[in-house]
Amino acid sequence: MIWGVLLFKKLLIANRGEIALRIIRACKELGIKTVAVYSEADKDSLHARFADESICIGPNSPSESYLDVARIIAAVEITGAEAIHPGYGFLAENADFSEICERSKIVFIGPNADQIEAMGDKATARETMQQIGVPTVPGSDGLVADLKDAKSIASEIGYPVMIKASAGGGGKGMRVVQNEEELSKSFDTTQAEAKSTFGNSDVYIEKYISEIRHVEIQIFGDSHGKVLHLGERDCSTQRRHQKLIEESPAPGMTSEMRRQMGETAIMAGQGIDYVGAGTVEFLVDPEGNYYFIEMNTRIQVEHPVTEVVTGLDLVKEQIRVAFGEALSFPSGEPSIQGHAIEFRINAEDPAQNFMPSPGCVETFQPPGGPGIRLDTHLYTGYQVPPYYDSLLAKLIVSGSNREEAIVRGRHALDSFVIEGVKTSIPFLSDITRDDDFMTGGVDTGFVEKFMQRWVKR
Ligand code: MV4
Repeated sequence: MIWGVLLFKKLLIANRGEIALRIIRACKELGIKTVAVYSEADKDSLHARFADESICIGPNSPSESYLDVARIIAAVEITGAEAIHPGYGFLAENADFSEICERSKIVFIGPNADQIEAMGDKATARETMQQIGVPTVPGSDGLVADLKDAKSIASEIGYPVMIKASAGGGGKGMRVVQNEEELSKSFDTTQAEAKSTFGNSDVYIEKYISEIRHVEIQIFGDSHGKVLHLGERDCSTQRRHQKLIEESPAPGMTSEMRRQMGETAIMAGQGIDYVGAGTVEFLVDPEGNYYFIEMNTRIQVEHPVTEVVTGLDLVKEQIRVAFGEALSFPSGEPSIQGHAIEFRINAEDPAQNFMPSPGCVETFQPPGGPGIRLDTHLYTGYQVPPYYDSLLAKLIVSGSNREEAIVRGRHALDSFVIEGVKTSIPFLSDITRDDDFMTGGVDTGFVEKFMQRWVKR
Protein backbone atom coordinates (compact mmCIF):
# COMPACT_ATOMS: atom_id res chain seq x y z
CA MET A 1 0.00 0.00 0.00
CA ILE A 2 1.01 3.59 -0.61
CA TRP A 3 1.30 5.32 2.75
CA GLY A 4 1.20 8.92 1.49
CA VAL A 5 -2.21 8.38 -0.05
CA LEU A 6 -3.52 6.69 3.07
CA LEU A 7 -2.78 9.89 4.97
CA PHE A 8 -5.58 11.60 3.12
CA LYS A 9 -9.13 10.59 3.67
CA LYS A 10 -11.67 12.32 1.49
CA LEU A 11 -11.94 13.38 -2.15
CA LEU A 12 -14.69 15.39 -3.85
CA ILE A 13 -15.67 14.55 -7.42
CA ALA A 14 -16.57 17.64 -9.42
CA ASN A 15 -18.27 15.73 -12.20
CA ARG A 16 -21.15 13.38 -13.04
CA GLY A 17 -22.02 10.31 -15.11
CA GLU A 18 -19.70 7.44 -15.89
CA ILE A 19 -16.49 9.31 -15.05
CA ALA A 20 -17.75 10.12 -11.55
CA LEU A 21 -18.37 6.39 -11.04
CA ARG A 22 -14.92 5.59 -12.42
CA ILE A 23 -13.33 7.95 -9.88
CA ILE A 24 -15.39 6.46 -7.02
CA ARG A 25 -14.02 3.00 -7.96
CA ALA A 26 -10.44 4.24 -7.88
CA CYS A 27 -11.03 5.80 -4.45
CA LYS A 28 -12.56 2.57 -3.08
CA GLU A 29 -9.39 0.73 -4.08
CA LEU A 30 -7.18 3.39 -2.48
CA GLY A 31 -9.23 3.49 0.73
CA ILE A 32 -10.31 7.10 0.20
CA LYS A 33 -13.81 8.36 1.08
CA THR A 34 -15.72 10.14 -1.68
CA VAL A 35 -18.04 13.12 -1.88
CA ALA A 36 -20.34 13.42 -4.90
CA VAL A 37 -21.81 16.71 -5.99
CA TYR A 38 -24.92 16.65 -8.13
CA SER A 39 -27.39 18.94 -9.83
CA GLU A 40 -31.15 18.66 -9.33
CA ALA A 41 -31.36 16.76 -12.65
CA ASP A 42 -28.92 14.18 -11.24
CA LYS A 43 -30.60 13.55 -7.87
CA ASP A 44 -31.32 9.90 -8.80
CA SER A 45 -27.92 9.33 -10.40
CA LEU A 46 -25.62 6.48 -9.41
CA HIS A 47 -22.68 8.76 -8.64
CA ALA A 48 -24.77 10.49 -5.95
CA ARG A 49 -25.79 7.06 -4.59
CA PHE A 50 -22.46 5.27 -4.62
CA ALA A 51 -20.31 8.03 -3.12
CA ASP A 52 -19.91 8.01 0.68
CA GLU A 53 -21.55 11.44 0.87
CA SER A 54 -23.39 13.54 -1.67
CA ILE A 55 -24.42 17.14 -1.87
CA CYS A 56 -26.81 18.88 -4.22
CA ILE A 57 -25.00 21.95 -5.54
CA GLY A 58 -27.63 23.55 -7.71
CA PRO A 59 -30.16 23.41 -10.52
CA ASN A 60 -29.94 21.60 -13.86
CA SER A 61 -27.90 24.13 -15.75
CA PRO A 62 -24.16 23.29 -15.77
CA SER A 63 -23.22 26.94 -15.15
CA GLU A 64 -25.17 26.86 -11.85
CA SER A 65 -23.85 23.46 -10.76
CA TYR A 66 -20.89 21.50 -12.18
CA LEU A 67 -19.27 24.66 -13.57
CA ASP A 68 -19.88 26.84 -10.52
CA VAL A 69 -16.54 27.16 -8.71
CA ALA A 70 -17.99 28.83 -5.60
CA ARG A 71 -20.59 26.08 -5.07
CA ILE A 72 -17.99 23.35 -5.48
CA ILE A 73 -15.56 25.00 -3.07
CA ALA A 74 -18.45 25.40 -0.61
CA ALA A 75 -19.15 21.65 -0.90
CA VAL A 76 -15.48 20.97 -0.12
CA GLU A 77 -15.67 23.15 2.97
CA ILE A 78 -18.90 21.61 4.24
CA THR A 79 -17.65 18.03 3.85
CA GLY A 80 -14.00 18.53 4.77
CA ALA A 81 -12.73 16.98 1.55
CA GLU A 82 -9.00 17.45 0.98
CA ALA A 83 -8.89 16.97 -2.76
CA ILE A 84 -10.97 17.51 -5.91
CA HIS A 85 -11.00 15.28 -8.96
CA PRO A 86 -12.47 17.24 -11.90
CA GLY A 87 -12.88 14.30 -14.33
CA TYR A 88 -13.07 15.52 -17.96
CA GLY A 89 -15.00 18.51 -19.34
CA PHE A 90 -16.56 21.00 -16.87
CA LEU A 91 -13.69 22.48 -14.78
CA ALA A 92 -11.00 19.95 -15.73
CA GLU A 93 -8.91 22.35 -17.85
CA ASN A 94 -9.76 25.57 -16.06
CA ALA A 95 -6.46 27.12 -14.92
CA ASP A 96 -8.22 29.53 -12.51
CA PHE A 97 -9.96 26.62 -10.80
CA SER A 98 -6.67 24.75 -10.38
CA GLU A 99 -5.15 27.90 -8.88
CA ILE A 100 -8.11 28.54 -6.53
CA CYS A 101 -7.75 24.97 -5.25
CA GLU A 102 -4.03 25.46 -4.69
CA ARG A 103 -4.56 28.73 -2.81
CA SER A 104 -7.32 27.14 -0.71
CA LYS A 105 -5.02 24.19 0.17
CA ILE A 106 -7.21 21.74 -1.71
CA VAL A 107 -5.32 19.17 -3.79
CA PHE A 108 -6.45 19.51 -7.41
CA ILE A 109 -6.13 16.10 -9.11
CA GLY A 110 -4.51 17.47 -12.24
CA PRO A 111 -1.80 19.87 -13.33
CA ASN A 112 -1.21 23.32 -11.84
CA ALA A 113 -2.45 26.55 -13.42
CA ASP A 114 0.83 27.22 -15.27
CA GLN A 115 0.81 23.79 -16.90
CA ILE A 116 -2.86 24.14 -17.92
CA GLU A 117 -2.23 27.63 -19.33
CA ALA A 118 0.88 26.56 -21.22
CA MET A 119 -1.29 24.22 -23.29
CA GLY A 120 -4.66 26.03 -23.16
CA ASP A 121 -3.44 28.78 -25.48
CA LYS A 122 -2.78 26.86 -28.69
CA ALA A 123 -0.40 29.36 -30.32
CA THR A 124 1.69 29.47 -27.12
CA ALA A 125 1.65 25.66 -26.97
CA ARG A 126 2.84 25.52 -30.58
CA GLU A 127 5.66 27.99 -29.95
CA THR A 128 6.72 26.19 -26.77
CA MET A 129 6.83 22.88 -28.66
CA GLN A 130 8.85 24.44 -31.52
CA GLN A 131 11.40 25.71 -28.98
CA ILE A 132 11.69 22.27 -27.38
CA GLY A 133 12.18 20.62 -30.78
CA VAL A 134 8.81 18.84 -30.99
CA PRO A 135 7.70 18.70 -34.65
CA THR A 136 4.74 21.00 -35.39
CA VAL A 137 2.83 21.54 -38.64
CA PRO A 138 4.60 24.08 -40.92
CA GLY A 139 3.06 27.51 -40.32
CA SER A 140 3.38 30.77 -38.43
CA ASP A 141 5.82 31.40 -35.60
CA GLY A 142 3.28 32.37 -32.97
CA LEU A 143 0.37 34.67 -33.78
CA VAL A 144 -0.56 36.19 -37.12
CA ALA A 145 -1.33 39.88 -36.63
CA ASP A 146 -3.14 40.86 -39.83
CA LEU A 147 -4.06 39.84 -43.37
CA LYS A 148 -0.74 41.05 -44.80
CA ASP A 149 1.15 38.84 -42.35
CA ALA A 150 -1.23 35.95 -43.12
CA LYS A 151 -0.71 36.25 -46.89
CA SER A 152 3.04 36.23 -46.61
CA ILE A 153 3.09 33.13 -44.37
CA ALA A 154 0.54 31.31 -46.55
CA SER A 155 2.45 31.93 -49.77
CA GLU A 156 5.62 30.72 -48.07
CA ILE A 157 4.15 27.41 -46.85
CA GLY A 158 1.72 26.99 -49.78
CA TYR A 159 -2.07 26.51 -49.88
CA PRO A 160 -4.35 25.09 -48.55
CA VAL A 161 -3.80 26.52 -45.07
CA MET A 162 -5.76 26.52 -41.85
CA ILE A 163 -6.51 29.58 -39.75
CA LYS A 164 -6.90 28.50 -36.12
CA ALA A 165 -8.08 30.43 -33.09
CA SER A 166 -5.45 30.32 -30.36
CA ALA A 167 -8.16 29.99 -27.69
CA GLY A 168 -9.90 27.25 -29.71
CA GLY A 169 -8.95 23.59 -29.83
CA GLY A 170 -10.74 20.31 -30.32
CA GLY A 171 -11.93 21.54 -33.71
CA LYS A 172 -13.48 24.81 -32.51
CA GLY A 173 -12.57 28.07 -34.22
CA MET A 174 -10.75 26.77 -37.28
CA ARG A 175 -11.10 27.30 -41.03
CA VAL A 176 -9.49 25.86 -44.16
CA VAL A 177 -8.65 28.25 -47.01
CA GLN A 178 -7.67 27.08 -50.47
CA ASN A 179 -6.07 30.20 -51.96
CA GLU A 180 -5.20 33.86 -51.38
CA GLU A 181 -8.64 35.05 -52.41
CA GLU A 182 -10.32 32.86 -49.79
CA LEU A 183 -7.75 33.92 -47.23
CA SER A 184 -8.61 37.58 -47.87
CA LYS A 185 -12.30 36.80 -47.39
CA SER A 186 -11.87 34.63 -44.29
CA PHE A 187 -9.08 36.09 -42.23
CA ASP A 188 -10.91 38.97 -40.54
CA THR A 189 -14.04 36.84 -40.05
CA THR A 190 -12.06 34.10 -38.31
CA GLN A 191 -10.49 36.69 -35.99
CA ALA A 192 -13.89 38.25 -35.26
CA GLU A 193 -15.46 34.85 -34.62
CA ALA A 194 -12.61 33.94 -32.28
CA LYS A 195 -13.23 37.21 -30.41
CA SER A 196 -16.96 36.56 -30.02
CA THR A 197 -16.67 32.83 -29.22
CA PHE A 198 -13.63 32.83 -26.94
CA GLY A 199 -13.22 36.50 -26.00
CA ASN A 200 -9.82 36.49 -27.71
CA SER A 201 -9.15 37.26 -31.37
CA ASP A 202 -5.68 35.67 -31.58
CA VAL A 203 -5.17 33.36 -34.55
CA TYR A 204 -2.29 31.42 -36.09
CA ILE A 205 -1.77 29.62 -39.39
CA GLU A 206 -0.79 26.08 -40.28
CA LYS A 207 -0.45 24.23 -43.55
CA TYR A 208 -3.59 22.12 -44.05
CA ILE A 209 -2.78 18.44 -44.02
CA SER A 210 -5.32 16.06 -45.58
CA GLU A 211 -5.76 12.29 -45.22
CA ILE A 212 -4.61 12.33 -41.66
CA ARG A 213 -4.96 10.05 -38.71
CA HIS A 214 -5.45 11.43 -35.24
CA VAL A 215 -3.01 9.62 -32.98
CA GLU A 216 -2.50 10.68 -29.38
CA ILE A 217 0.09 9.59 -26.83
CA GLN A 218 -0.86 9.11 -23.19
CA ILE A 219 1.76 10.61 -20.91
CA PHE A 220 2.13 10.79 -17.14
CA GLY A 221 4.36 13.05 -15.08
CA ASP A 222 5.11 13.16 -11.36
CA SER A 223 6.35 15.95 -9.08
CA HIS A 224 9.82 14.36 -8.97
CA GLY A 225 10.60 15.35 -12.56
CA LYS A 226 9.76 12.04 -14.19
CA VAL A 227 7.61 11.84 -17.34
CA LEU A 228 6.74 8.58 -19.11
CA HIS A 229 4.42 7.49 -21.91
CA LEU A 230 1.89 4.66 -22.13
CA GLY A 231 1.62 4.24 -25.88
CA GLU A 232 -0.89 5.66 -28.30
CA ARG A 233 -4.58 5.73 -29.14
CA ASP A 234 -5.96 6.17 -32.65
CA CYS A 235 -8.99 8.48 -32.55
CA SER A 236 -9.53 8.97 -36.29
CA THR A 237 -13.11 7.62 -36.22
CA GLN A 238 -14.77 10.94 -35.45
CA ARG A 239 -17.75 12.92 -36.65
CA ARG A 240 -17.66 16.71 -36.38
CA HIS A 241 -14.85 16.46 -33.83
CA GLN A 242 -16.83 14.05 -31.65
CA LYS A 243 -14.90 10.83 -31.24
CA LEU A 244 -16.97 7.69 -31.85
CA ILE A 245 -14.35 4.93 -31.60
CA GLU A 246 -10.82 4.89 -30.17
CA GLU A 247 -8.31 2.07 -30.15
CA SER A 248 -4.86 1.02 -29.06
CA PRO A 249 -2.45 0.11 -30.59
CA ALA A 250 -3.08 2.41 -33.57
CA PRO A 251 -3.46 0.41 -36.82
CA GLY A 252 -0.25 0.74 -38.83
CA MET A 253 1.82 1.73 -35.80
CA THR A 254 5.24 0.07 -35.56
CA SER A 255 7.20 -0.27 -32.34
CA GLU A 256 9.81 2.10 -33.81
CA MET A 257 7.13 4.76 -34.50
CA ARG A 258 5.74 4.24 -31.00
CA ARG A 259 9.19 4.67 -29.52
CA GLN A 260 9.77 7.89 -31.50
CA MET A 261 6.35 9.45 -30.92
CA GLY A 262 6.52 8.38 -27.27
CA GLU A 263 9.94 10.08 -26.90
CA THR A 264 8.51 13.23 -28.54
CA ALA A 265 5.50 13.26 -26.22
CA ILE A 266 7.76 12.85 -23.19
CA MET A 267 9.84 15.81 -24.43
CA ALA A 268 6.62 17.85 -24.66
CA GLY A 269 5.68 16.93 -21.09
CA GLN A 270 9.15 17.57 -19.70
CA GLY A 271 9.28 20.92 -21.48
CA ILE A 272 6.43 22.22 -19.33
CA ASP A 273 7.35 20.27 -16.13
CA TYR A 274 4.11 18.37 -16.51
CA VAL A 275 2.57 16.57 -13.53
CA GLY A 276 -0.39 14.19 -13.89
CA ALA A 277 -2.15 12.48 -16.78
CA GLY A 278 -1.84 14.24 -20.13
CA THR A 279 -2.43 13.51 -23.79
CA VAL A 280 -0.26 14.78 -26.61
CA GLU A 281 -2.23 14.90 -29.88
CA PHE A 282 -0.53 14.38 -33.22
CA LEU A 283 -1.64 14.45 -36.82
CA VAL A 284 -0.06 11.55 -38.73
CA ASP A 285 0.12 11.76 -42.53
CA PRO A 286 0.10 8.75 -44.91
CA GLU A 287 3.94 8.71 -44.98
CA GLY A 288 4.04 8.37 -41.20
CA ASN A 289 5.22 11.94 -40.53
CA TYR A 290 3.75 13.22 -37.32
CA TYR A 291 3.08 16.73 -36.05
CA PHE A 292 2.10 18.04 -32.62
CA ILE A 293 -1.26 19.85 -32.66
CA GLU A 294 -2.57 20.10 -29.10
CA MET A 295 -2.10 18.75 -25.62
CA ASN A 296 -4.95 17.89 -23.24
CA THR A 297 -4.20 18.37 -19.57
CA ARG A 298 -6.83 16.00 -18.14
CA ILE A 299 -7.87 12.36 -17.96
CA GLN A 300 -9.62 11.67 -21.25
CA VAL A 301 -12.88 9.89 -22.03
CA GLU A 302 -10.92 7.20 -23.89
CA HIS A 303 -8.38 6.46 -21.12
CA PRO A 304 -9.76 2.89 -20.58
CA VAL A 305 -8.34 1.81 -23.94
CA THR A 306 -4.86 2.47 -22.55
CA GLU A 307 -5.75 0.87 -19.21
CA VAL A 308 -6.82 -2.33 -20.95
CA VAL A 309 -3.68 -2.76 -23.10
CA THR A 310 -1.24 -1.73 -20.34
CA GLY A 311 -3.03 -3.29 -17.34
CA LEU A 312 -2.55 -0.01 -15.40
CA ASP A 313 -5.04 2.14 -13.47
CA LEU A 314 -4.69 5.71 -14.71
CA VAL A 315 -7.16 7.26 -12.27
CA LYS A 316 -5.50 5.76 -9.19
CA GLU A 317 -2.16 7.00 -10.54
CA GLN A 318 -3.55 10.52 -11.04
CA ILE A 319 -4.52 10.61 -7.36
CA ARG A 320 -1.14 9.26 -6.25
CA VAL A 321 0.95 11.75 -8.21
CA ALA A 322 -1.26 14.67 -7.18
CA PHE A 323 -0.31 13.82 -3.60
CA GLY A 324 3.37 13.92 -4.43
CA GLU A 325 3.97 10.19 -4.85
CA ALA A 326 6.50 9.05 -7.44
CA LEU A 327 5.04 7.33 -10.51
CA SER A 328 4.41 3.65 -9.75
CA PHE A 329 4.30 2.66 -13.44
CA PRO A 330 7.22 0.69 -14.90
CA SER A 331 9.84 2.82 -16.67
CA GLY A 332 10.96 2.42 -20.25
CA GLU A 333 8.85 1.48 -23.25
CA PRO A 334 5.35 0.46 -22.15
CA SER A 335 4.41 -3.18 -22.45
CA ILE A 336 1.28 -3.38 -24.64
CA GLN A 337 -0.83 -6.57 -24.50
CA GLY A 338 -3.28 -7.31 -27.30
CA HIS A 339 -5.71 -4.75 -28.69
CA ALA A 340 -8.51 -2.63 -27.18
CA ILE A 341 -11.31 -0.66 -28.84
CA GLU A 342 -13.72 1.76 -27.18
CA PHE A 343 -17.17 2.42 -28.61
CA ARG A 344 -18.88 5.56 -27.32
CA ILE A 345 -22.58 4.95 -26.86
CA ASN A 346 -24.53 8.19 -26.96
CA ALA A 347 -28.21 9.03 -26.50
CA GLU A 348 -28.44 10.20 -30.11
CA ASP A 349 -30.31 9.12 -33.21
CA PRO A 350 -27.82 8.42 -36.03
CA ALA A 351 -30.74 8.27 -38.51
CA GLN A 352 -31.74 11.84 -37.52
CA ASN A 353 -28.36 13.48 -37.95
CA PHE A 354 -27.32 12.37 -34.45
CA MET A 355 -30.05 14.40 -32.79
CA PRO A 356 -29.90 14.10 -28.97
CA SER A 357 -32.44 11.62 -27.60
CA PRO A 358 -32.99 12.19 -23.86
CA GLY A 359 -35.69 10.30 -21.97
CA CYS A 360 -36.29 7.23 -19.83
CA VAL A 361 -34.15 4.11 -20.22
CA GLU A 362 -36.89 1.49 -20.17
CA THR A 363 -34.64 -1.50 -20.77
CA PHE A 364 -30.97 -1.79 -19.94
CA GLN A 365 -29.43 -5.16 -20.77
CA PRO A 366 -25.62 -4.89 -20.92
CA PRO A 367 -23.29 -7.30 -22.76
CA GLY A 368 -20.68 -9.45 -21.02
CA GLY A 369 -18.07 -12.12 -21.59
CA PRO A 370 -14.30 -12.26 -22.09
CA GLY A 371 -12.67 -8.99 -23.10
CA ILE A 372 -15.70 -6.80 -22.30
CA ARG A 373 -15.55 -3.72 -20.05
CA LEU A 374 -18.50 -1.38 -19.69
CA ASP A 375 -18.13 2.04 -18.05
CA THR A 376 -21.61 3.46 -17.60
CA HIS A 377 -23.96 5.19 -15.18
CA LEU A 378 -27.11 3.70 -16.73
CA TYR A 379 -29.71 1.54 -15.03
CA THR A 380 -33.22 0.49 -15.97
CA GLY A 381 -35.52 3.41 -15.24
CA TYR A 382 -32.74 6.04 -15.48
CA GLN A 383 -33.84 9.36 -16.95
CA VAL A 384 -31.28 10.71 -19.42
CA PRO A 385 -31.32 14.46 -18.79
CA PRO A 386 -31.18 16.84 -21.76
CA TYR A 387 -28.77 19.28 -20.07
CA TYR A 388 -25.43 17.48 -20.40
CA ASP A 389 -23.42 15.64 -23.03
CA SER A 390 -25.13 12.58 -24.42
CA LEU A 391 -22.56 9.92 -23.45
CA LEU A 392 -24.43 6.94 -21.93
CA ALA A 393 -21.78 4.25 -21.85
CA LYS A 394 -18.32 3.33 -23.03
CA LEU A 395 -17.99 -0.23 -24.28
CA ILE A 396 -14.34 -1.25 -24.22
CA VAL A 397 -13.57 -4.54 -25.90
CA SER A 398 -10.25 -6.32 -26.05
CA GLY A 399 -8.69 -9.31 -27.70
CA SER A 400 -5.30 -10.77 -28.47
CA ASN A 401 -5.36 -8.86 -31.77
CA ARG A 402 -7.46 -6.26 -33.58
CA GLU A 403 -9.61 -8.83 -35.42
CA GLU A 404 -10.60 -10.56 -32.18
CA ALA A 405 -11.40 -7.22 -30.55
CA ILE A 406 -13.59 -6.19 -33.50
CA VAL A 407 -15.55 -9.47 -33.46
CA ARG A 408 -16.09 -9.19 -29.71
CA GLY A 409 -17.15 -5.57 -30.17
CA ARG A 410 -19.63 -6.45 -32.89
CA HIS A 411 -21.25 -9.17 -30.80
CA ALA A 412 -21.25 -7.04 -27.64
CA LEU A 413 -22.94 -4.16 -29.51
CA ASP A 414 -25.50 -6.55 -31.01
CA SER A 415 -26.39 -8.03 -27.62
CA PHE A 416 -26.50 -4.65 -25.85
CA VAL A 417 -30.14 -3.64 -25.36
CA ILE A 418 -31.03 -0.06 -24.47
CA GLU A 419 -34.71 0.81 -24.98
CA GLY A 420 -36.55 4.06 -24.38
CA VAL A 421 -33.92 6.35 -25.90
CA LYS A 422 -32.30 6.17 -29.34
CA THR A 423 -28.60 5.28 -29.21
CA SER A 424 -25.59 5.09 -31.50
CA ILE A 425 -25.33 1.29 -30.93
CA PRO A 426 -26.69 0.19 -34.36
CA PHE A 427 -24.48 2.72 -36.16
CA LEU A 428 -21.37 1.54 -34.30
CA SER A 429 -22.27 -2.08 -35.01
CA ASP A 430 -22.48 -1.30 -38.74
CA ILE A 431 -19.02 0.33 -38.59
CA THR A 432 -17.61 -2.93 -37.17
CA ARG A 433 -18.80 -4.65 -40.38
CA ASP A 434 -17.27 -2.08 -42.73
CA ASP A 435 -14.38 -3.24 -44.94
CA ASP A 436 -12.38 0.00 -44.56
CA PHE A 437 -12.75 -0.14 -40.78
CA MET A 438 -11.87 -3.84 -40.65
CA THR A 439 -8.69 -3.39 -42.66
CA GLY A 440 -7.67 -0.48 -40.44
CA GLY A 441 -7.32 1.97 -43.31
CA VAL A 442 -9.23 4.62 -41.43
CA ASP A 443 -8.42 8.34 -41.46
CA THR A 444 -10.35 11.36 -40.17
CA GLY A 445 -12.50 11.37 -43.34
CA PHE A 446 -13.79 7.85 -42.72
CA VAL A 447 -17.05 8.57 -40.86
CA GLU A 448 -18.26 11.05 -43.46
CA LYS A 449 -17.68 8.54 -46.29
CA PHE A 450 -19.25 5.77 -44.22
CA MET A 451 -22.33 7.96 -43.54
CA GLN A 452 -22.95 8.35 -47.27
CA ARG A 453 -23.07 4.56 -47.71
CA TRP A 454 -25.03 4.18 -44.45
CA VAL A 455 -27.94 6.52 -45.26
CA LYS A 456 -28.50 4.67 -48.58
CA ARG A 457 -28.48 1.26 -46.91
C1 MV4 B 1 -5.62 20.21 -38.58
C2 MV4 B 1 -6.04 19.45 -39.68
C3 MV4 B 1 -5.32 19.54 -40.84
N1 MV4 B 1 -4.24 20.34 -40.90
N2 MV4 B 1 -4.54 20.99 -38.69
C4 MV4 B 1 -9.27 19.20 -35.70
C5 MV4 B 1 -9.32 19.12 -34.21
C6 MV4 B 1 -8.12 19.80 -33.72
N3 MV4 B 1 -7.55 19.07 -32.62
C7 MV4 B 1 -7.20 19.88 -34.88
N4 MV4 B 1 -7.94 19.47 -36.05
C8 MV4 B 1 -7.37 19.41 -37.26
N5 MV4 B 1 -6.26 20.19 -37.40
C9 MV4 B 1 -3.88 21.05 -39.83
N6 MV4 B 1 -2.83 21.86 -39.92
C10 MV4 B 1 -7.17 18.66 -39.54
C11 MV4 B 1 -7.84 18.65 -38.33
C12 MV4 B 1 -8.99 17.80 -38.32
C13 MV4 B 1 -9.04 16.67 -37.51
C14 MV4 B 1 -8.00 16.36 -36.65
C15 MV4 B 1 -8.06 15.26 -35.84
C16 MV4 B 1 -9.16 14.43 -35.92
C17 MV4 B 1 -10.20 14.72 -36.75
C18 MV4 B 1 -10.16 15.85 -37.56
C19 MV4 B 1 -11.22 16.11 -38.41
C20 MV4 B 1 -11.16 17.23 -39.18
C21 MV4 B 1 -10.05 18.06 -39.14
